[in-house]
Amino acid sequence: MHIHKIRGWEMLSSRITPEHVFFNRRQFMAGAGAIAAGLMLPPAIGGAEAAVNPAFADAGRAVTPEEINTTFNNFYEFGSSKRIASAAAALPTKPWTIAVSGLVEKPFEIEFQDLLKQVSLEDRVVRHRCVEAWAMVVPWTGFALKDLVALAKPLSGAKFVRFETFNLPEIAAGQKEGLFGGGYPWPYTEGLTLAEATNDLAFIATGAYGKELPKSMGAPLRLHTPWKYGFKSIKSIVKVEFTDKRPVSFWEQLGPAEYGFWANVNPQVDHPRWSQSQERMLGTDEMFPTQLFNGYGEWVAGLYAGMENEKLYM
Ligand SMILES: Nc1nc2c(c(=O)[nH]1)N[C@H]1C(S)=C(S)[C@@H](COP(=O)(O)O)O[C@H]1N2
Ligand SMILES: [Mo]
Repeated sequence: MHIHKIRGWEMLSSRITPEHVFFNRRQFMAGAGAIAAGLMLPPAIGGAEAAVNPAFADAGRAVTPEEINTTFNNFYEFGSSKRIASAAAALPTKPWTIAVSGLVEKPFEIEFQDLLKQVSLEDRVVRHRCVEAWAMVVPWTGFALKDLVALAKPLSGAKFVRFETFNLPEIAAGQKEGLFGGGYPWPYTEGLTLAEATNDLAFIATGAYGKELPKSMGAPLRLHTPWKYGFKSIKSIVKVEFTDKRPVSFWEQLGPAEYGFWANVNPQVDHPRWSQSQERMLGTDEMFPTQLFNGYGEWVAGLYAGMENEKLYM
C-alpha cells in the first residue's frame, strides 16, 4: 500500500538519521522487528461538532492524507519504527484520567469526557514539523491549552507546565525494559513555559480529520505546538504539572547535545547531524524551505524577546 509514497520517506531517512538510530548504536537494540507492522483504520466515530478557528483555517499547504497521518507516526512507547498504529491500538483510552498537580490552587483529577465539557472545542488546520525534517498538515479538533491552564488555576510561583504520558510497559512494548537496552527514560515527558502554554497557538488535540483522535496519534489527548519541533507535542497525556523548575524532557535526557527545551523551528540552526533548511511534506515528494517558528512567528516570536543566551532552536 502506498509503496511509491513510502519510498519518498525512505529516501529521506537514508539521508537523515532518525532520532532513535543514534541512541540504538550505543544502547543495543533488540527486537524492533517484533513490533508488528500493520495498518489499522481508526474507528468510525464522529468527531464533536466544532467550528474552524478562522486564524487557523488554512495551513497554506495541502492537508496530508488521513491514511498517512494515522499510520506513519513517532510514538516510541510502541516501538521505534513509524509503523506502530496496530500496536498502539492496544492502548486502553476509555476511561482516561488526567491528573492536574503541582503549583495550583487545588490539585485534581479529571476524566477526559468531563474535561471536554469544560473547554471550547474548535477545529484548526496547522503545519507539523518533525525534527527529522519531514512535515505534514493536520486538521485537528481540540481546544486551546490555555483553557486547561485556566481550569488548573496555577499559583503565582508556577513558571512551567510539565506533561507526562502513560507508563504501561505491559501494553506498550517500547516501555518494556530491555527492548532498547532499558535506556529510555520513561514515561515520556515534555514541558513549556507558562507563557508558551497560554499562547493562542498552543493546542490540545482531541480529534483529527473530523473523528476522535486515533491512538497512533496520541489518543485521547495530545499537545500540539506547531512552532516547535514535533517531539515537543507529547501524546496521550496523563499528567499536567505546574512547577517553578524547567522540566527536562524525554529527548533532552537522552541526548542533551541534540535536543533542548525550546526546540523552536529554525532553518538556520541545523541539527548536529543534519540540515534543517528544508522539509519534505509527507505523502508527496515536495520539498519546502523550513520557516522560522514553522511560519507561526506572528503568534510566538514575542515570547522569546531578550532571550539571546538561550538555545532557542534546538
Ligand atoms: N508520548 C509520546 N509523544 C510523542 C512522541 C513519542 O514518541 N511519545 N513522539 C513525538 C514526535 S518526535 C513527533 S514528530 C510527534 C508525531 O506525531 P504523529 O505521530 O501524530 O505525527 O509526536 C511526538 N509526541
Ligand atoms: Mo518528531
